[in-house]
Order: sequence, then structure tokens, then C-alpha cells
Amino acid sequence: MSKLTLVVGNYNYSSWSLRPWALMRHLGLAFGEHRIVLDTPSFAADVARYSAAGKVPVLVDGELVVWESIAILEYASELAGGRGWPEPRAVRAEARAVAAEMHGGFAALRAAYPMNIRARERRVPMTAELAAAIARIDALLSGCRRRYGAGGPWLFGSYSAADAMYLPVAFRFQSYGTTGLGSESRAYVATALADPVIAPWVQAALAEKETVAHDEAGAAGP
Ligand SMILES: N[C@@H](CCC(=O)N[C@@H](CS)C(=O)NCC(=O)O)C(=O)O
Repeated sequence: MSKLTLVVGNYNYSSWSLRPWALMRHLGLAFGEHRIVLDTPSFAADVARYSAAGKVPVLVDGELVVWESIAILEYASELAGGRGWPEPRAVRAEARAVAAEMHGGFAALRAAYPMNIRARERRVPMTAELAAAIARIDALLSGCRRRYGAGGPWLFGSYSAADAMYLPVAFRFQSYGTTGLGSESRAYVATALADPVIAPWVQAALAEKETVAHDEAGAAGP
């Protein structure tokens, strides 16, 4: 195993694994990957070799083990001299709040819209909770783009951990045909999906053969 190794789940489904992977790639960190297939009888024992928390992602740096995606984002940023977060401190605080809101929230959206990179034209029933989550994400994305867009195409201008946190929601909006986003949010989602840095992850997701039944949500749309 290389010194810095990110233990991930399925590329197609593991939204929490994708987040640190995307930031680490953007930061130019060299790391190996070890995939553990989700929803299999051996998953628990396989992941227990790395983390007692029993979930992916896990970052292994020699003797050090870091679990929880948001802690991995912080550690990766530190490895890169703090480049994972914007400057100055006030903007960094806002970026951390935006990232933490995704890490700790939007449970209804994550349950209704499992990340499924391969999926297109899926439709799930709209609920009040789902609509509220979409509206809040729209406000977050468009607010950041309006205030910081002059500095680059990402939420805070240059790519940051906040962008990594919201990348899975871009795939979700693509799979479930989400409507109701404003023009700034739609443009941001298009930027995130077209990001060449994440292309290898998408290729790996498309090449995977495994399916996870409970993440195959939504009937085929019209
Ligand atoms: N709070 C954790 C969530 C990690 C998580 O739920 N990972 C999923 C895969 S995306 C997992 O390991 N699921 C396997 C299981 O719960 O058995 C984080 O941010 O890293």
C-alpha cells in the first residue's frame, strides 16, 4: 500500500468517498486508492482492517488513519499547505460552514436521491422536505457564485473543500432531472460535472459492474 492511501467504496455510489478524492486530486496530492465494494458480506470485515468506524472513506498515511470525510478534507488541505480552503479567514469560515452544512444535513435529499453516477432520467416523487433541501442548496450555490464568482468558476473562486462537498449533489441533480435551480446554480452544476479532474472517477464508476439495490432509486422518466 502506498504511503498515502484513500480507502473508498464503489465509485458509482460512494458519495462520501468521492469528496476527499476530488479535493486530493485538485490539490495535486499523490495517493493510492483501495476500493472496498459496498453492500457485500465481506464489507464490514474489509473496512475494519482500516477503521473501527466501519465506513468509507478512510485515509491511511503511514501509521496515521483518518476517517470521516470532513476530517479527511481538513487533513488533505493541511498536507497541501492549507490550499483546500479559501482566503481570507472570514471567507474560509463561510466555506467551512457551507461544507459542514452538507456533511451534517440534507438527509432527506441524500435518502431520496442516492448518488448513482451511471443513472440518468430517474424520477422520484417530490416531497416538501426534498423541495426545501433543493431550494436551500440552490440558495447556497447561487449565493456563493454571486459573491465569489469573479475569482474563478468554483464556489469561492478557486477550487476548495466546499466544492468537493457539493460534487455528489451535482451528480444527483443530473440523475434525477432536478428542476427549479436558478441559472447560477445550473451553471455551477455544469462546471462541476465537466471538471476534467474528476473524469477518472467517472470512468471508474461507468466501468463498475456491481449494483447496490437500495441506491437504485427512481423509476425511469418520460
Ligand atoms: N459520516 C461519514 C459517512 C460515511 C458513509 O456513510 N460511507 C458509506 C459509503 S458512501 C459507507 O461506508 N457505508 C457502508 C455501511 O454503512 O455499511 C463520512 O463523512 O465519511
